[in-house]
Amino acid sequence: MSYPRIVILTGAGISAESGVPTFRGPDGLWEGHRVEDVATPEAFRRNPALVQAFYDARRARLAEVRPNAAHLALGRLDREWPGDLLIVTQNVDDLHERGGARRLLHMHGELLSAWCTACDARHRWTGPLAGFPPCPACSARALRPDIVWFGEMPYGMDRILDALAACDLFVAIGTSGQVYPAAGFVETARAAGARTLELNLDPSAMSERFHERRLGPAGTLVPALVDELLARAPA
Ligand code: BJW
Repeated sequence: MSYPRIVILTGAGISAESGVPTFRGPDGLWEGHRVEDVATPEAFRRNPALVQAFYDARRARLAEVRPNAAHLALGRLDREWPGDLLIVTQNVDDLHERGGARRLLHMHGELLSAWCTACDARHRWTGPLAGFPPCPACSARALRPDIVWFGEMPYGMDRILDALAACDLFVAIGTSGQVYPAAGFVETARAAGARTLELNLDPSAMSERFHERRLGPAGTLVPALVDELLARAPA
């Protein structure tokens, strides 16, 4: 069967084989940090220096990691897939872009972007924010990581919901299904009549909601899936 319109949701698991820590689990990023100490607007108001330092360290680490076989396979799918495709990532790293993906939406923001809360401008940002540098547009010292924290609205929801409502195939890769609204996308896609497929190292909190589950590392499963899809691509 061919699926002309595809939506792919990715989570931290797709970047794990590149050496980017996932969030949850024993070696997760938040081991040693309580999520409410770093990933909420209240935490930023309470202790901006701590939050800036946490994100500065992760931004600096991006220079040391490379896209893995799963990112590269999705980049190939993006180049070669003749139908509709939207890759929605919850990840804030830039490994999908470096893997060649272009039909991509960062629903939880990006480490390489800074957002000025004074003038609302966004700037590509590769250095630290801990020293509270001035905004290049308005000079206010009001830059924060351009990241969607708990309680904030994820980016691109209209575009995502439109794509889910129209898709024939929904694939979730390397996400634990513990954070909404992303965890609910499988239901939206199923309601639209799409086939749903989960790829994960281990069963996730939402595994039972998919038509099909494949267990294993993303670096192996995603290239195999892309081969399968491209072999049956619509004319
Ligand atoms: C591998 C692998 C390998 C490992 N190969 N797989 C009560 C009920 C329901 C909802 C709520 C509630 N109370 C509050 C809410 C809403 C809240 C929420 O969901 N809270 C939950 C904790 C319950 N959500 C929000 O606040 C969101 N906003 C919102 O809802 O706005 C209102 C709204 C209304 C209507 C419509 C739309 C919106 C905002 C959520 C923002 C999330 N932000 C974070 C932090 C970003 C900053 C940062 O990066 O520091 O985003 S949270 C964190 O979790 C991060 C991730 O993107 C997100 C998801 O994590 P992910 O990717 O799933 O990672 P892990 O670590 O959990 O899982 C990794 C998976 O990979 C595992 O399954 C492994 O098995 C697998 N794996 N190696 C394949 N090699």
